[in-house]
Amino acid sequence: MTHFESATFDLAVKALDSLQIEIPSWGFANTGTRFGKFIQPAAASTTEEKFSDAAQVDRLTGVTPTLALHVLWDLPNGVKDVPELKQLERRFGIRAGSINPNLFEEQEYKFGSLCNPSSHVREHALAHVLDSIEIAKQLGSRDISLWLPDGSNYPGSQSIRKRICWLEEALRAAHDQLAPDQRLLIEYKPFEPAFYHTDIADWGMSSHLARVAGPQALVLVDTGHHYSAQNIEQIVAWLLHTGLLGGFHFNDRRYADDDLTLGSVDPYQIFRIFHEIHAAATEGLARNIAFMIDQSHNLKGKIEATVQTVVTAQELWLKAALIDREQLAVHQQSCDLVAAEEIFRGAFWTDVRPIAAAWRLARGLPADPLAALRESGYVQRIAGERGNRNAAVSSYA
Ligand code: RM4
Ligand code: MN
Ligand code: MN
Repeated sequence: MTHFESATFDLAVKALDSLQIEIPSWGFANTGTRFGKFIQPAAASTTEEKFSDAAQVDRLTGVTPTLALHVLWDLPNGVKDVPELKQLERRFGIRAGSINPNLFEEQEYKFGSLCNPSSHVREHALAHVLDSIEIAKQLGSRDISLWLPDGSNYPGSQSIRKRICWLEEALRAAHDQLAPDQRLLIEYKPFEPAFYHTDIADWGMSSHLARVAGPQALVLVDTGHHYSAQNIEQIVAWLLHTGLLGGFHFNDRRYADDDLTLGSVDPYQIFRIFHEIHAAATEGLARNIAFMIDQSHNLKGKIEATVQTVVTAQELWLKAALIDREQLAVHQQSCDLVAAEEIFRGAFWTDVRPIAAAWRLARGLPADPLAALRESGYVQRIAGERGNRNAAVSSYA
């Protein structure tokens, strides 16, 4: 890299070495919208196929060693499936990542899971969360990512405060079962599937619940789970400040929880979030943040979309690393608005693709993972192998 100063390159190497991204098993499966699904011949319909696809992404990018698992989709028999999962881990050289309980597909959850007025349903939901914690323990997974569909559709139809109490009780019970190195990440979402009130609707509610549950409970920020105008990087800054940031579900959106590929609509948003993390890291405040992807690749090829996402995350992470934060602090202190903003914008507009390519080559990885995916013929091969039996769908929507 002749045109990059060596100091810049060193900084870039450090930044790229520090970023690992967890990809979701469900990103390889057929998904759709509530209006229907478009079936892709290369989509994964078994856990084995998802591991195979994840291994392919890791071969190309070198930064995705773990695969997030959704319990009912990937371990339909719960704890009993752990030995099989361990075999897949060994065979494909991919480790199980965060474990995602599924509290939204069973008929019983029509009026909620952990917040359901029926104690029977609440117990059933809690048992599933506890099973998920046990699965995570047996697989050596650190994080349990909890998202609830709970809420109500009509004003007055539920007691919001009773449901808070039920939730606090359940999360304390779940926290009690965590091993010392495990974490419970509490995800929030403003609406959908509930359209009047959602029991964990924003980061304030997640923060409260994490505090009530116990010290190993933290907040999970899914970038698609905010109202359009919300300043997500400010939320991230607050969570860094309060020590409650557990991790992310990255994706992009135009309207709501669109689950589009990261940075496809608003790359500057992700850059701004990454800046907050880099800035906090210099103060030792950004440890153990789980960088996970939560996307639904309805139209794009699944593996292509995943590789594109990982590459985009690296580029934006790198751009944000290039911000001269010392100089920025000087301009912030003197309220030199334009100078500060220009440092910020300058880093964003730097073309970091050549540095990222040089970093990959130095790590024995393909300089252009997307091109390498095309050349590998992997997608054509699996499309041929899987094409005929792709009717069975193990994912959402
Ligand atoms: C939710 C949320 C969860 C994900 C499910 C499938 O909207 O983002 O993290 O597991 O979708
Ligand atoms: Mn999510
Ligand atoms: Mn979501």
